[in-house]
Amino acid sequence: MPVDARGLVPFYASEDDVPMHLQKYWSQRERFFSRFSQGCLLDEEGWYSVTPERIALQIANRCACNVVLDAFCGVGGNAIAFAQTCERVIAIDNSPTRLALARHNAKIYGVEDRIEFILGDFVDFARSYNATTQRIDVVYLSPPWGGPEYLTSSPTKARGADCFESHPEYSLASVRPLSGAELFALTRKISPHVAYYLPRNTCLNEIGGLVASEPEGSNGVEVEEEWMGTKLKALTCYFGGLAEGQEHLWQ
Ligand code: MGP
Ligand code: SAH
Repeated sequence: MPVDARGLVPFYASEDDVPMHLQKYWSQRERFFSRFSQGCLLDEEGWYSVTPERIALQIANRCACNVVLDAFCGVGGNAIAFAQTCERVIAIDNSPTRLALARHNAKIYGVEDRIEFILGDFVDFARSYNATTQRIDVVYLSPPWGGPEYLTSSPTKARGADCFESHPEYSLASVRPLSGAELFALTRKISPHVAYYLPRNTCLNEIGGLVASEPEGSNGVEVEEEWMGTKLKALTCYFGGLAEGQEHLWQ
């Protein structure tokens, strides 16, 4: 029985209502959800981790398939976009609040019926996944990065001085609920076709290392920079048949 999400979090209609630490996110509200003014709802983690709509649509276009699994659906930024390019979306989150917010937001976009919302732990789901009973074509990973401090808190070296933004490199070890490498390995048991949304300061060698031991011809990764205006927001890493030059892996 779906929950009425309107009682779960406030809808901020004006800046005066928004707590100070969320104001930088609220000012981007129409970029997160172009239908924000129709009543889209986010909680604190939703505000700082939702994928902006234009980026979500770009990813969804690249991931167009029959069944996509959004393993960490949050407040629905990606799931809503996938519902516009894929036949069916399975959306998992282990937060009952965010899952209810995702369903609420999907309703505003008229795509609620195309998404199967599952309250649960993706790690459990992946470990018990059986391809003979349920076929999943593409898995999308947008896990927690360790909070909004991800840019400064990762325990690795600073990027070269030639980089216009000098943040420490983000290590996949900081990904939750498993390290980024463990999460990837588990996910590949579901499908070789994976899109992985990661911080813009992620160590590129670690991304390449995810597939380094795989056979030639299937070990490519394509890293897409997600820009909004003059700002780099994140990286999306495409594996399997989603990476340019590896389309043959769909067969
Ligand atoms: P940001 O750098 O925290 O925000 O996140 P912004 O507005 O670019 O602020 P600035 O201070 O860097 O200028 C950039 C984007 O990364 C967000 O829009 C989200 O899409 C995404 N994002 C941020 N976090 C902390 C997470 C996270 O923990 N998980 C996921 N999946 N995405 C996140
Ligand atoms: N792409 C989403 C944002 C994802 S943020 C959007 O656009 O809205 C990461 C989400 O992972 C959070 O909502 C968090 O509740 C969820 N999460 C954390 N651990 C999880 C787990 N073990 N299984 C499933 N979801 C989890």
